[in-house]
Amino acid sequence: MRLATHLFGVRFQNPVLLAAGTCGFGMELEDVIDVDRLGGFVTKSVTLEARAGNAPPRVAEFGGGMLNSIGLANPGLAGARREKLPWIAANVKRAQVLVSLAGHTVQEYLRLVEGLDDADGFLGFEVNLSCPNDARRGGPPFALDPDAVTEIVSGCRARSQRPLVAKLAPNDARLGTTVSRATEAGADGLTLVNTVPGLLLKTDGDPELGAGPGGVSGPALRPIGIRAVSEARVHTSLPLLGVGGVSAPVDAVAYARAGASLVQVGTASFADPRAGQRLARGLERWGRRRGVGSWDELVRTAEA
Ligand code: RRO
Repeated sequence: MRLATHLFGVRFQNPVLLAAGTCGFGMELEDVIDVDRLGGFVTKSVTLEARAGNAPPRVAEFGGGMLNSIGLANPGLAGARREKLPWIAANVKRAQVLVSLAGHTVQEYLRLVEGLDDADGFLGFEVNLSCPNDARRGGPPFALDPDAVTEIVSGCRARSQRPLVAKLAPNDARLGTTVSRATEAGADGLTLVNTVPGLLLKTDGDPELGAGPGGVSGPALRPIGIRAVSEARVHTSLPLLGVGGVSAPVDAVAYARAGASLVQVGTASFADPRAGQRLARGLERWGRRRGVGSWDELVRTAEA
């Protein structure tokens, strides 16, 4: 089965990306995997200022997956430009890289795009509108405010010609509206979904995570992500990037059937950094055994 697919004006050698927050900026996995064999990866979300992140423990496992509250630990705009992007420019030749952006205000997203757009080494931006763990910002994420979605996406659009992918939230009761707003504001693609807000408590009533609540990911997120992709497919013809509980080839195929042109591996690659490469190989085998010609044949296209 041919895995290569063309999106955003470039070739993805396979449809498997590592999700934001699970692979740093690629260089952190240098000794463990060859990131250049992946379809691509999304960096840890970059904020204007460097952030140390939340109090430990930052992750806790449970039967359905994992709860995290990393708290946006990252080197900040200047640190990413100085320490991270040059490595990507020098070392990543075939995998496509999206830089994830997270602001605390609309203006911060725009300053991030302005501050990174002329750097080398990456294809485009994944605009993270849906971090559930931003204590500094407080309140619900921007993805749940349609006017903020319009303002952020259109502001980023006006400042960059690069592909712009908006990452949306799973707990969005008006997902169709959000998808339409992001589309009308000029996004080139949508990533569905970020983690679901959750809480794990110990028997003494204390939270398992240092920060208290966090975001749920892993197998428990898969049906939520597939539903979100499926619903988004009805409201936009933009390429969709499916994320949530992707591990086995059948998971990726389910996302494709829902409408995802690319999939992102998150929690599975936290546990095993090779999960993405293994999935790409497994997908090829899965399709070959069934006589499927290409990944593209599996992807549900927009009806309209
Ligand atoms: O850093 C985090 O705690 C985090 C982020 Br930015 C996000 O978008 N999603 C998530 O589950 N954790």
